[in-house]
Amino acid sequence: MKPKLNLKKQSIRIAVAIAMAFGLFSCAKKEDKDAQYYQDIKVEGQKEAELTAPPLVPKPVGDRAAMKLIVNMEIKEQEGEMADGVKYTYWTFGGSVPGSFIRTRVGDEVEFHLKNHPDNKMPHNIDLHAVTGPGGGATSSLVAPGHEKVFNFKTINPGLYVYHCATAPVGMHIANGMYGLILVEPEGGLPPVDKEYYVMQGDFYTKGSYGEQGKQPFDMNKAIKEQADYVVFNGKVGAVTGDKAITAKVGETVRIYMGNGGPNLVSSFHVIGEIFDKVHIEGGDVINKNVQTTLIPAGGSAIVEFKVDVPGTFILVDHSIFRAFNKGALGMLKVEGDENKKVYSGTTQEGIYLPEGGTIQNMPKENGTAKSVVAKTVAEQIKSGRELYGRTCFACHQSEGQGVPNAFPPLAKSDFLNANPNRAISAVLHGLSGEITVNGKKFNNVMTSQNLTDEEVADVLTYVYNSWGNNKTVVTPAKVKAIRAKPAPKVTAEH
Ligand code: HEC
Ligand SMILES: [Cu+2]
Repeated sequence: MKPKLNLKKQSIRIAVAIAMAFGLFSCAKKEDKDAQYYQDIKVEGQKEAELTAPPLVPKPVGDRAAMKLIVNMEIKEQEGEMADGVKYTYWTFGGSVPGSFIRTRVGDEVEFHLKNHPDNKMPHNIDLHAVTGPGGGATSSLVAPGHEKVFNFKTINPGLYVYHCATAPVGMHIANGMYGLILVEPEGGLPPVDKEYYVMQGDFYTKGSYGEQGKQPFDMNKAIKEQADYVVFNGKVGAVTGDKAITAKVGETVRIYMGNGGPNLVSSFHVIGEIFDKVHIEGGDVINKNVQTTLIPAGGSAIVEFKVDVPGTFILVDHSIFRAFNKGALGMLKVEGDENKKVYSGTTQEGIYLPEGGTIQNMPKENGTAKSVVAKTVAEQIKSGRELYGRTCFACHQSEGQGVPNAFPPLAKSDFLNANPNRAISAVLHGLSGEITVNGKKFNNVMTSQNLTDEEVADVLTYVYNSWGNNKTVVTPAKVKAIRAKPAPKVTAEH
């Protein structure tokens, strides 16, 4: 038996060697197509490329032939808002951060027109990682204000690529927002999906710290030390939250073209409550499946895809998590549609955990039968509420309830809080997101639901209401229970 098998193997090897010698493997098969093959593709026709601002992407290439694409990219230096009340002068490709999305297919011939608006102050250029050639185009594209430079390149490697300005000081040009994505689709295009979005992370360095109001100049020293004040998606805090969230319907497949402009930080990209069915690692050909968090290098990308199975708000974060909750690296995907209790049930049981009893007891559901829970005095409520506050709320709302400007609203002397205890109870029970105004300041952030028992919610809120100049409301567990029984309000809070 054995020698025969070996013989068989040997004859296969010989056949392969002969086939290779005759060049049978050198062309035609898809896997074997390489940069040389794409270099030789003839282009048919020409058109101006569609460019889009984030979070939108141009139409898919589908199965069109390779063609000549004219890209008209205008550089604009313009003032924008980094966060509420925080102004910043961005340098942009096409008027947005990240810059306009460029969509091509492999084998396309791109004629790139880089225009530097006459009102700009600086020279700029462009380095496209999709370009094979010196500087990725930078050496041919340095352009002064009021001028235009043109260069051509052929896309010979499919993938999702970063482009950025590479004019000295390079770090500063990138830090001011000069980056974007160029997609080179494979022959026949990427498989169709229901929703496609463009999101790009970037880190920013300002003279003032996070949230400091007014015009904020770039801070070179912080940039060199890599001490980012802001880490954001799509150029500013809240660019992809609230009514600017990206959306999908239950059952749809979502594809996010995710880039990282840096200049310094690597992103641990994660969507809370979702698992990426597929990830094109680093924007290349290799597809990983069932991924929780994907690493996106500075100057790199990934294509992530997932089907949304249940409704809700899914939070996009850099899982270097202080960046998400304290520096702005937080976005939202809002999914509408029918619940799917098989995939996610919601809370099915609410219990008090008593280790001595050795069981999880159900909270008594009927009125007045809460025998096991002895009613506390207000002073006792405040005492246990203070402890709870220190464990659960303190991290965001701060020790004296003063909050953090532009991130976490104050609980001290909060008009929002004092106006409506039911709303406060609901915020702690169900979480709160969307724009709210507290003491005349706007907040547009996410408070997650706090997963506390009725008694705990009552105690912590009673403590808050009886501290820092608030109106001394006493919140009872019965009241919390009544609010819990009602359906959770929609994500956006009324005010
Ligand atoms: C992870 C951070 C975080 C934690 C922890 C947190 N909150 Fe919040 N909270 C927020 C954010 C952010 C908002 C504003 C949400 C918005 O703008 O949509 C908010 C809003 C509120 C509001 C309404 C606005 C106001 O200032 O009156 C109340 C009340 C509140 N939180 C109470 C609490 C209590 C009580 C706890 C602890 C049990 C708590 N929060 C824990 C982040 C947090
Ligand atoms: Cu530049």
